[in-house]
Amino acid sequence: MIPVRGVTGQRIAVLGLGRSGLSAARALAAGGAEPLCWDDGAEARARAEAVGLTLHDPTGPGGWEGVSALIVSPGIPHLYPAPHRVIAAAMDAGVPVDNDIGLFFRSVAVPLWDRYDTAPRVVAITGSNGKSTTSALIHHILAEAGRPAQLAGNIGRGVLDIEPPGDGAVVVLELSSYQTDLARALTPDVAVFTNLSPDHLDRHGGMGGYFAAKRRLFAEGGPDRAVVGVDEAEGRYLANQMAEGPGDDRLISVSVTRKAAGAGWWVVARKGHLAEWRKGRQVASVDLRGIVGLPGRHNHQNACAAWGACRALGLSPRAIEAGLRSFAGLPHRSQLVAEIGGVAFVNDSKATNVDSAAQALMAFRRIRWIAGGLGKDGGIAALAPHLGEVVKAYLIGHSAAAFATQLGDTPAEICGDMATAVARAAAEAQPGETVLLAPAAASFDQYPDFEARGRDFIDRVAALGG
Ligand code: UMA
Ligand code: ADP
Repeated sequence: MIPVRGVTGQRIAVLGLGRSGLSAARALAAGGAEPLCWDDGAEARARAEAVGLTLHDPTGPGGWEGVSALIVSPGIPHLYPAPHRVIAAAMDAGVPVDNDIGLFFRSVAVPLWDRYDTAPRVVAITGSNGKSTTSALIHHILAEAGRPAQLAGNIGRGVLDIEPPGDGAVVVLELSSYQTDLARALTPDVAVFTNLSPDHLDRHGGMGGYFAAKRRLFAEGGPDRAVVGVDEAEGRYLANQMAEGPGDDRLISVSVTRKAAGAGWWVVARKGHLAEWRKGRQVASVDLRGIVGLPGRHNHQNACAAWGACRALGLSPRAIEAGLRSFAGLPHRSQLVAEIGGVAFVNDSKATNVDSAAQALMAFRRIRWIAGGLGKDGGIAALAPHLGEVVKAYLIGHSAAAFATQLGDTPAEICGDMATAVARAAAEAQPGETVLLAPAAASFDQYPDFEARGRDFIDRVAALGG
């Protein structure tokens, strides 16, 4: 755990008692503060009380007295669609609002680091898609290269839960827009931006607010090195802001659609080959096509971003290539779960938005596509150009009927639930085809989260036998 610095004797309110809030409360207590905890859920409050935390609703009479800050969990709206009542009250009372990410950045560096040969480094990864894969890949490459490394953040582990990093260690943090938007300190040594496409727009007042939240990771005085995906206009704008001129090696540009240009530092992947370019010369290249854990162009983008981050940390091309080759991939992202009678079954339950589903639809051929759930703004209209390989769609969940109307000439069947969809797709699939779960929708209508949805798919496939 990272004890929070500079809070001794302070009363600090903590809102939300899930992974992020509980870890913040523990780290605040370890730093000598008195955490005052609140959650709208009675069960979460009971769990916190059971582990000895003090419950306190700061909106009660005199509730903000002596409270020096409010620490908020990422899933709780702080501005859009409307600030949570406790956050609104903190703002009215003039109490600073922060989150565990802000506490982490102000607490991670300690005087002991002066005695280390190599100061620890923090790499932070943000973007719309590919954050978890890129973060896990960077962590894997570092670990395989023998560099001490820890992984935390939006990937499922509270950032304050890591151990204080030792000599030469690297902390790899996956950060969502919810997290970067609110943090009052955000100072990674290396910052990575994977890509940008619409997601979570309700929480950011639209696309501009969403990009602004992610950009905060690169704010002035920010990272020593920025690894930026430049395949969208927003990435190109960010890259332009980070570099003083064409040959500035503070910026590493990443692309899967463009060639390296000019004197800058680039990592690009085209037709399955990754290449690193510096000062107009190619300095390394790798054939990515046979790497089972990184299928498809979207994963080649992640490989380029991880390559750039690891180069910024001083790893050799050889060490990085070895790490890429041994990466197994993450569950629920382009995960091959079975091959039965010549039919591949792929679980991409994490394809919760249109862009990630588009990547999956481009990565496979002759697809029996299981989609649906809680659709996002615009449904799947934007997927029209990517339906060429879809033999038939099997639709589930709340948005099944709405998705069916947006599929045009693509054959579709409303299946309702996963069991029916897997059974129908498996019965109709021919050898050489892929049954792909890539829902293009959130899971919350039928499951607690995308992991539960992915596990249900895996269980239904396992039940087919083979
Ligand atoms: N709560 C309230 N009031 C509300 C809403 C929630 O009290 O109005 C309480 C809930 O009762 C619950 C707690 O807040 O007890 C949950 O907080 P949370 O939703 O922030 O979830 P955590 O368990 O703290 O997990 C968070 C991240 N969750 C979200 O951003 C929604 C996790 O990312 C992250 O791994 C974890 O912190 C550790 O850093 C998950 C996620 O879904 C994987 N992220 C989104 C995504 O990837 O799309 C952004
Ligand atoms: P995040 O943490 O940003 O949600 P993940 O690595 O968990 O990213 O992947 C989320 C979804 O997006 C999965 O469906 C995955 O197959 C897909 N995906 C992974 N990398 C990319 C990428 N670079 N571009 C677009 N989609 C991607």
